[in-house]
Amino acid sequence: MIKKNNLKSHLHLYKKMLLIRRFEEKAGQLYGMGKIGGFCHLYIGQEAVVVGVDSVKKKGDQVITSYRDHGHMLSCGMDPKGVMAELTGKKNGYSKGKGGSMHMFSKSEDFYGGHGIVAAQVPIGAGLAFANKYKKNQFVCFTYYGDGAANQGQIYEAFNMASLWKLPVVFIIENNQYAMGTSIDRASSTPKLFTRGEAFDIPGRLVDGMDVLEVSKATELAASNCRRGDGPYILEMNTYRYKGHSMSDPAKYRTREEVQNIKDKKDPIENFQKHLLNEGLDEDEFKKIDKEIKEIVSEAADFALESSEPDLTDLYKDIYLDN
Ligand SMILES: Cc1ncc(C[n+]2csc(CCOP(=O)(O)OP(=O)(O)O)c2C)c(N)n1
Ligand SMILES: [Mg+2]
Repeated sequence: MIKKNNLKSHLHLYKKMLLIRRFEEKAGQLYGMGKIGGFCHLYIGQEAVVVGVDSVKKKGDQVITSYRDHGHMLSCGMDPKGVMAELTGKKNGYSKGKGGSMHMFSKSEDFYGGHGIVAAQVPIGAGLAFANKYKKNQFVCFTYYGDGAANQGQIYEAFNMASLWKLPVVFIIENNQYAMGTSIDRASSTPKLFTRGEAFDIPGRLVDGMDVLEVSKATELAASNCRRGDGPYILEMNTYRYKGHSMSDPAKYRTREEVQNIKDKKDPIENFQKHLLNEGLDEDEFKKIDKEIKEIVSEAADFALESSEPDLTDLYKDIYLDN
């Protein structure tokens, strides 16, 4: 039997992962119906990463990531209605319908985007960590990027400064094995992305990114390193994306069997459910949770579809800062 408070926190993790999965499935459907335009990159398969990291996140810690960002927003507490409304380009969305899937922000939840340029968020993450150090607060900036982004030069400039100034930043590499249609072994001189900080004296760890508790444990270690003033840390999360890179992906670069094999053996939600069942949790509890989550997602979709589009007169509003 799991201890009572452990059970509560584990169920919380399970619910968050399920919310992301169901939300993304709904986003995929709405995209197919032509209700979402532009780019849309789904996070299905990778849920344990962001939920595990956020289990360590304290109020005030920042999060910044790439365009594969819906899971990060939901996990950090942004309202599914506002996220879905933004995906559908509606004025009730987080960026008033003008940002779309890749460009949402929430100052109140310390979420700094949502960035479409591969790796561009990484120096910004180091900058947020610099601000924490400058202000002498104890906050950490969780800066996410992909295995493809890991080969971009600006990351190493950020590493140098982060290590030199001992900035409180955890670099989280979501290694989902592919950068668009290019597998990591075709693009990277070494598969060990967590060792990429060695030249800068930044410690790194490889983590099973399909296991929410492992992610949480590793993040705890990395974040305490930052809060102690010992500087940055790299966590390479070994994970997998089930869907295509974006909504237009011919998927010719991998076999169906490869994807099915991961789904069967490594699914972060199913495996965590099995773990909780083994620990004595009631099966009915899961049915209840599933229903509850489906309702939240369907309300978010209804809200988005019923909201109106931004007014044409607002086209240039909130684009430049008025002095
Ligand atoms: C500077 C830059 N180069 C190329 C692109 C086009 N592009 C968008 S996503 C992507 C692949 C990135 O893969 P990865 O970092 O592994 O992230 P994932 O999509 O797997 O989450 C590329 C090349 C871009 N957006 N920005
Ligand atoms: Mg990738």
